Amino acid sequence: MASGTQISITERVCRSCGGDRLETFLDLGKTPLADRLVNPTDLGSPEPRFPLRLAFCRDCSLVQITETVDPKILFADAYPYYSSFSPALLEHSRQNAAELIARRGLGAQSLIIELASNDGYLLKNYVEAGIPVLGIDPADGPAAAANAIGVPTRCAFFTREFARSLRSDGVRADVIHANNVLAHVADTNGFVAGIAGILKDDGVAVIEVPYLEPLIQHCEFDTIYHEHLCYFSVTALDKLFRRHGLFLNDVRQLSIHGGSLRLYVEARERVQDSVKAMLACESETGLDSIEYFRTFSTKVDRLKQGLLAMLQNLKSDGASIAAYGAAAKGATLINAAGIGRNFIDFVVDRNVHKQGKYMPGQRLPICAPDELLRTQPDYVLMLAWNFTDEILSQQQEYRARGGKFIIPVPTPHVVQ
Ligand code: DWN
Ligand code: ZN
Repeated sequence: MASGTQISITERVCRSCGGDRLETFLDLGKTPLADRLVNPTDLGSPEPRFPLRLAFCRDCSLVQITETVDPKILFADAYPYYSSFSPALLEHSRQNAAELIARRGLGAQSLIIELASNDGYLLKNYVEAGIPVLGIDPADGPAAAANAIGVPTRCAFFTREFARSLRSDGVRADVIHANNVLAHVADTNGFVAGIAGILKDDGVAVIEVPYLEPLIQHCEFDTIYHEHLCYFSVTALDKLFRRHGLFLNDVRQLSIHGGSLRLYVEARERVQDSVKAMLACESETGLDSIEYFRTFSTKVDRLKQGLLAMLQNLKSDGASIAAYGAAAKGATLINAAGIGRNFIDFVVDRNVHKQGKYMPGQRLPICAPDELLRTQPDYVLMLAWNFTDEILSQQQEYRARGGKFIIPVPTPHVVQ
């Protein structure tokens, strides 16, 4: 990483509306980049750390982190996230595509564009149905993997300018997918304006984002990291899209990733009851006011202390503990709570691109999942708790031998 170049800036105004009435309500200190795993050759070098603070915008209700780290550092080389390592996510995506193909009569004359298309995990469903696609992703590894399976993919950041170049080439989409990317982009308005620029007049943008409400209610503070710049409510999203002549017409709540929203955004206004009901509910619960967030920091501290006490007691009783999931959220959890080699011997993960590397900050070694059967630790801390069911079902043998999982969120508890 080049020294001397400015690699992060502290935002003074809201990423969405530009308002200057931001109020910080959670400070997780200076943390390393959650997705930048440490190579063995870099163990002797310090990692850059950046402030990780969460703020609420009093003008448009957007919750956001205050530090913007250069996207070229966050997402380009060696970005290790490959969507296809999760069978649950693959099935979730297959169902999404199948429903849209049927509902909108998509076919050989259609064009589906996915922003942050990763390794082709979603677009491949359209390719198999003979429907033209275009993937756009800035991470060279996943983009190359997508092209290798026949999903045409451009390795680029989707920006306002990139959208203009597509539009000038006559590219317009019937469907635009953007899953778990809207929260990641430094130029939130430019990204949305880009969507508006390449969406057909009768097209739909189908966008998935983690939902702010379960993050607060279930204390999913570990999903806060520098790659996630925004944490969305329907209230804030509605304002963001309207600013660019787009309308949030329909919304669904999903369980994936600890609670997400699937947004249906169009160039014509026809707002469904689903959106009206969520706007009313958020106003009722206070998701559009700073008071709702004032106790979150205390909730986070309580979870951290409870988890540390549990781990301390287990270690005092002579237990051995590993962890499952070299996830970005796992990096936030172990660094915010100070969970290192004092408690955890190693982390396992199915993503082969992560094995052999080390977790950011705490430098825990990452191994393949079969390390659990080889060494049979007494407990495994579930860092990828959003895939608990899937992982527990895979680890029947480890559990049959007496191994137990610790689920840290929403309150630390042990699963046999
Ligand atoms: O927004 C993002 C979310 C949606 O996904 C990205 N910024 C990065 C990523 O966040 P994460 O790293 O916390 O993602 P996951 O997908 O929750 O991490 C799960 C980890 O667990 C992955 O490294 C894959 C691994 N895994 C595994 O080893 N065995 C996952 C499953 C399902 C498994 O069976
Ligand atoms: Zn704002």
